[in-house]
Amino acid sequence: MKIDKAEVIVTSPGRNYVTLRITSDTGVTGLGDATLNGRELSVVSYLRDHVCPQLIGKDASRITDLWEYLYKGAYWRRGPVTMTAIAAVDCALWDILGKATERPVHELLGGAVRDGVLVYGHASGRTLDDLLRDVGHYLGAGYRAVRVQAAIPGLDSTYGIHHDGTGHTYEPADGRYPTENVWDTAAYLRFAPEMMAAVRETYGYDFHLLHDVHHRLTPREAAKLGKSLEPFDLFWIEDATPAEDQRAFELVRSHTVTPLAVGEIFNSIWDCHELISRRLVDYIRCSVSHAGGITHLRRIFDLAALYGVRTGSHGAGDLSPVSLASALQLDIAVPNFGIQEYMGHLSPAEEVFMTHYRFEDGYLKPGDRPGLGVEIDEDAAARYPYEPRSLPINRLRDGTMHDW
Ligand code: CS2
Ligand code: MG
Repeated sequence: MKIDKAEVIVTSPGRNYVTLRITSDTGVTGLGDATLNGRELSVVSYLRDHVCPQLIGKDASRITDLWEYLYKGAYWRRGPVTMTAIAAVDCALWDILGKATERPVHELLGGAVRDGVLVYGHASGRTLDDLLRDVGHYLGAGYRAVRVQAAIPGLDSTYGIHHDGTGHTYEPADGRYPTENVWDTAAYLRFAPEMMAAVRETYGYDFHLLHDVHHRLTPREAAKLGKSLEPFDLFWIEDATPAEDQRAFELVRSHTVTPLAVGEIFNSIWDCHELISRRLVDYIRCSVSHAGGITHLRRIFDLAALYGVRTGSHGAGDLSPVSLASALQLDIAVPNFGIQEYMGHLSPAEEVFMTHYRFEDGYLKPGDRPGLGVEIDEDAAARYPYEPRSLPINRLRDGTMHDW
């Protein structure tokens, strides 16, 4: 089964998504998500100009060899653009193999080891009352795990707060410059325990509570946050410090037992092998579409399993339904699974991507369709052309650029 075609589809149904579609000479198609939020077109070029031409004529079922061919063959290893492109090829090839053998991908990975994938939803609010209402909405809908974020009193805007009640925090397509937010660490550190106390006082402890710090603290500040949140029994705090400094976690770890999660900006096992093998984190959160696809993410998860670190894949709405479908195939098949982020997708993404996973009682079920279980409607995709958007930036009150 040889690769006959490799095409890149760019579309913006609610937000921008880049999809790679590979077709075999036997007429089987496979999809891979190649979306890199805010830098989408760089991956489009990497694929169209460099990768797609090299795929033609290759054996579609030699997935690991093609992964190595693209990773080692480029000479320039790793990095988000390269690894997102490789991930898209990898997922598309798993999709083809699944369809060609009439098996869902998780069966090719060894089969399901659980009945459903525990997911967490995103609650947020401009005020504590709004946040509490939103948490109630998720618990009412059957979620067993909820991430909470609220606007920090005294700041004009805080990242991660819904704009419109959809659960999504995307940037409006209003020009080439990113939105600028102002950040104040002291105000945040005072507010975070108050927010968690309000959530636990209102809804109790019988659900998992998560929180994302978006890389904004120093190790000492992160340690202080972790300690101050211990009474509220969090499932994790995510991205407490800038993620590239793996040693930073030593200090955080030695001062708090609040579980730590990191990984959404990592793109290879080399970004996290120290964190994992030294047990400095509890959850590794790389995404299937930014960390080299199912083949590479499985290596990361296997390494994590050796050290008792569990998985918590990134699943924000800026990763397409193809990414979520791919993540679920892996989540259901790895023994050390922890949790999966689930934001869902903005309307009209459902016109473009036909998915078969379903939410039931706090869990996502990947379904048993052959392959990844997701298809794309190219005509629908063409109705939603690409719109340039940027992620926001963060400055301190005096104008200094701050960590994201
Ligand atoms: C966030 C993301 O979901 C998360 O955990 O950190 O929304 C992140 O900001 C985006 O995926 C960036 O593209
Ligand atoms: Mg995050």
